[in-house]
Amino acid sequence: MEIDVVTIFPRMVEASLAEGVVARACENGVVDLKVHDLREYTDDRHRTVDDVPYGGGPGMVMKPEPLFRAVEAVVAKRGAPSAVVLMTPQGRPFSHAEAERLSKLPRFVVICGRYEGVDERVTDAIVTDELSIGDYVLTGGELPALVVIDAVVRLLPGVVGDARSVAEDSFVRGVLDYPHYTRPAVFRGMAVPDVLTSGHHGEIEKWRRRQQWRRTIERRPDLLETAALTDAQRREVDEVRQEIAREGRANLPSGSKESGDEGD
Ligand code: JAH
Repeated sequence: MEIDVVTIFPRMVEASLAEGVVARACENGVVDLKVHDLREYTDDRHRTVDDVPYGGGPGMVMKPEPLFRAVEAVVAKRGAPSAVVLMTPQGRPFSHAEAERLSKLPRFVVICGRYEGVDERVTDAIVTDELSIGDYVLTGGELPALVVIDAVVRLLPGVVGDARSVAEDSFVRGVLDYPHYTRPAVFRGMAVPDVLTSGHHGEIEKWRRRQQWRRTIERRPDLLETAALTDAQRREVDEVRQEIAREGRANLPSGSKESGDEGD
């Protein structure tokens, strides 16, 4: 896979990609990642990449010419990309499904915006996908671009050593992960749940599955609204819901138990 990143902070992007799983994927030739300094595609003495907004208002806008030239240079060198991604809070939500889609492309470009945003003609004429990693405003698209690249590259064959890690990813299953433990069995008085040291693989699987439901119910109930669950899974979710409700009642201070009709 070939990935080209266009940014005014190439060292920031290169430094982040120089270590860890993505760096190894680059060394192994699984991915050919190039970072392009947008200022190299300016033509004035000050290497200007921004300008005031038409219509007035605060902040600056990224000029179209350097971005067009940068993407045209990538096309000239590498051929036409399958996607030109722009990181922006106005984009559609980035998700594991989006990462899987991008991981199937042979080549894509990521544009990192800065300032108030990029000239809309860039979006109209060269961007194919506007993506957002969440509902917050950052100072630029570099960190979101790194998030997307990390999520995509780890899906490429051979990048993550144990293929089961990828197959069992929380968001592949559509629910949250179960709790993990490693040695020692007791750490500062805190013991690992007995079932995990019991050697009963059936019981361990069942415990983990119920922990996944529990966490998802408690932390991300929205995931269960849209999850495609079998009847057996629905039944198990309902059991865990009842278990949580029982615990909730058991934890009420005595004398404060609700009867259901004494509110005022
Ligand atoms: C901020 C250009 N979805 C996260 C996200 C993505 C991009 C930006 N902020 C947040 C951003 C300023 C300029 C892009």
